Amino acid sequence: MLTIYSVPVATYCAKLRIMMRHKSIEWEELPPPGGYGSAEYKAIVPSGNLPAMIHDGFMLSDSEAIAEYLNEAFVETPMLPDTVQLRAKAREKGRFHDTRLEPAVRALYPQVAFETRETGIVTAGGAAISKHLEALALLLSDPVLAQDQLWLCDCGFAVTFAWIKAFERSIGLPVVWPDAVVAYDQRLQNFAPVTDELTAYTPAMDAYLEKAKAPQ
Ligand SMILES: N[C@@H](CCC(=O)N[C@@H](CS)C(=O)NCC(=O)O)C(=O)O
Repeated sequence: MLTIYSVPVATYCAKLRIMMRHKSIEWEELPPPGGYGSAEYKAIVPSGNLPAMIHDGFMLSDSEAIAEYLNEAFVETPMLPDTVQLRAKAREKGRFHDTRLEPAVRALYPQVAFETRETGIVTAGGAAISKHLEALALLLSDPVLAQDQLWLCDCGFAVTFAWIKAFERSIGLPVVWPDAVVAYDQRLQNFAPVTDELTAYTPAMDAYLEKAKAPQ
């Protein structure tokens, strides 16, 4: 039995669901007992964050650690390349998402609420995200990973691109999308696990973004 602790809007849980869909892994999803960060949840998952997994009694947190574990535990449809150097390149790309691009997007969550939004912070956030997208375009210009496959490192980008686009629409985030990144986003949309997850995830994003609207 594979249990994933998650809440509907959690970005890294959506990232993990893309890989589980791609590998046809079955899972059950539960909210963290007591809420994430609670003492009750920390008794199970010491870091207190999401996602976390329990697989046949084995607990693990951090989406990337979980994804790599599941990739080895469920061998069908491998999502890491088969040489040591290509695996390292895939991890480099995944870390770029988890430690650079996504945190710059996450920094804007406090700017979603219409009443307390500060235009200057949104503008600066857009510049920071654009800078990371420019770096990603450079990373993509050396396509060492086969482009007809979905890799572990792709899953987070699909979700984060959806958030950036949602912020452009809902809070007027100014972002410059390099052509190579637009093409990468479009390529990811060719994978059904990506589009299926984004379709399932959109209502949670929309619910979160309700507070971005100006009062009527
Ligand atoms: N690098 C971590 C980031 C996870 C993360 O930021 N999770 C959010 C929800 S999407 C969370 O748990 N936030 C609350 C907290 O960190 O206490 C991962 O990949 O799992």
